[in-house]
Amino acid sequence: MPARAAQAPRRSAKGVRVEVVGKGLVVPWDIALLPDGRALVTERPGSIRLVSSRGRLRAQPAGRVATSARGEGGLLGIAVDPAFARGARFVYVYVTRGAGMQVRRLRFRDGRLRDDGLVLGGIAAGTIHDSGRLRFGPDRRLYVATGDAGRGGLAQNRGSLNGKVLRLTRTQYRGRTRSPELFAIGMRNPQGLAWQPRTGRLFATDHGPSGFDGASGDDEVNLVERGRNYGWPRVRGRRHGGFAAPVQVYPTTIAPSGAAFVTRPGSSWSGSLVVAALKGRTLRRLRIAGRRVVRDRPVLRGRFGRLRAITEAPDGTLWVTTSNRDGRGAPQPGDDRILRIIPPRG
Ligand SMILES: [Ca+2]
Repeated sequence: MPARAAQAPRRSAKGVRVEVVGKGLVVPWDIALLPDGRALVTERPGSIRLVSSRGRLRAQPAGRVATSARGEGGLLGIAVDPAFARGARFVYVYVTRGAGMQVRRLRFRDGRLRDDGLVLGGIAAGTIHDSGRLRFGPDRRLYVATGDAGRGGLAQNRGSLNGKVLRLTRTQYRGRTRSPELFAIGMRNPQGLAWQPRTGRLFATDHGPSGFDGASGDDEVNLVERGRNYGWPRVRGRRHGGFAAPVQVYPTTIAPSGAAFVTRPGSSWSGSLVVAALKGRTLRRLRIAGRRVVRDRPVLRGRFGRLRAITEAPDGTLWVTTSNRDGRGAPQPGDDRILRIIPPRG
């Protein structure tokens, strides 16, 4: 039995509770929960760490993925095959290899991960804007958020896989492909993908360009619909004439990364979209009504530094990673951390 899923977390009526699941990690970039309650966490230099279903971080990595990381690249997104519990013991990662970004498939056996081959290459890597979130949608297809690699024009070029949300069929991700669907184009550095419960709508975060002062910017949250163009680098922020406009813009740079919906009932956060912010050093909790963001509040502001990944566990807790050792933060003793966040009682 999944230990965590079997027993509901003890919620507080007063506010959010935070537990530290793991310490001393190096730029943990993404988290994927296995059906039995264990978690896999990528570290950007190339390790994959395993957290037991009792919440213990194993000292030895479950696997390593060779990477030629430069700048913001390295081992980034991770996602578990939707048929994992039925025997398809595959895990997918997004990684810098050579001059490009790749989606690779790994095989999980006896607590160890081993490379099972290339799924998708042909994506340019840069020292910036490598994006890299991988998520399976409710349609059981694999979505890959790719960055513009610092070359904005690629995002509008339909001959390039950069600056896009790509979608792969099962045949493609279980095998190998050169021609994923360009689900949406015109992205800059999207690092968060989340589907709203019931509606199945996909929301994605995107890093906007900073202003000349480095503080003002045009970070976006987008409602991502098939076939639409989100405008980068032709337009930015609220000025989106002719392109799909964001549902939320942050005029002060927060550098939004991971995103997850709170799908489980029983919390005052249920139904919210929660975004992890790097520069903003906070979570943002967004209430969405129809196609509009009707409320947007900071949570845990400044308490744990830069926040990168967020994933909802089967028990309704939110797992979040810090990113204070990525060269842009101020690491504290114990950084980087994996946090388990228990939303307040609803
Ligand atoms: Ca845009």
